Amino acid sequence: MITKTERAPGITVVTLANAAATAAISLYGGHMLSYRPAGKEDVLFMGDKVIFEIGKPIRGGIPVCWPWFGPHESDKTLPAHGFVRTMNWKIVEEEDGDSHSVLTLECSATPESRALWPHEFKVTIAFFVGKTLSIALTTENTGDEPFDITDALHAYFRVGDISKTTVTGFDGSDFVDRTVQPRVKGTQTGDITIAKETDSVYLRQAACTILDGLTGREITLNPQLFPDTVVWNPWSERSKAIADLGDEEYKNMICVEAGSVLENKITVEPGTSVLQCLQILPEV
Ligand code: TA6
Repeated sequence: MITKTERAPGITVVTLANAAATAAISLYGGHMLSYRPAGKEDVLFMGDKVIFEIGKPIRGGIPVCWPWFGPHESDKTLPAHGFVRTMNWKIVEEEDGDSHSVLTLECSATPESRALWPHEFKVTIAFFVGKTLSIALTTENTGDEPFDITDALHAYFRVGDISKTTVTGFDGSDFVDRTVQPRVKGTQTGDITIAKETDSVYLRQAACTILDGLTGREITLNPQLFPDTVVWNPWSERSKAIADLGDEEYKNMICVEAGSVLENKITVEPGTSVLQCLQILPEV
């Protein structure tokens, strides 16, 4: 079943429900809010203080960072993580199956986007919702000049206790620590554990698994053509400065983001497109 509701003025949420899973996707931001395999807890984190308001990005779920990740390279007055997370996307395909549903959304250049970034584009995101979740992000250059992007599917995962959570798959990977200036490079030894503010870019495309030590849940991520993985948790002090995140909610979330960030810019030639995918496999 596919239903549409108005979550807030101008913000439509599409709910996909089938025998295998239920998902909610906001057209504002092309943003997945919830993915709940049948009989299981939500895989994604969304806090109690989440704000649904045109002009503000939604925290939690899976924000789409595009056409730049993090602060803009040269102009810090531009919005962090680009602008498609505050654009209204339109539906281009819906498929309502018994145990599998598909929703495809797209957004393209507007006068507002051209004021921030002078390029013609079409970005398409397709959500394949069933026993597993697959997301396909396509960037198309519909203009006459090449452009460069960085991007990410900034996924927030729900965990029972961050201090009992590990992320496997990055042993031996180089990373950049973004919590300090200048940024520090390191090499991961063993699994990732979080015991302080963490904002690390792992310079490797790798399948990884989030192991929730409290609930025993395992969530595996399989990225394709996203060369980097960002692991973020604001921890206690930083959380207090984030208005739309409860002071204690950092304990129940971890961002593990499939991205193409920092030096890994993607050049998209006119008339061509780039496809990047993320598969999320929840298992208990
Ligand atoms: O992916 C990590 C990060 O870039 C952090 O530096 C942190 O700021 C986070 O994203 C959230 O960004 P936001 O703009 O959504 O508050």
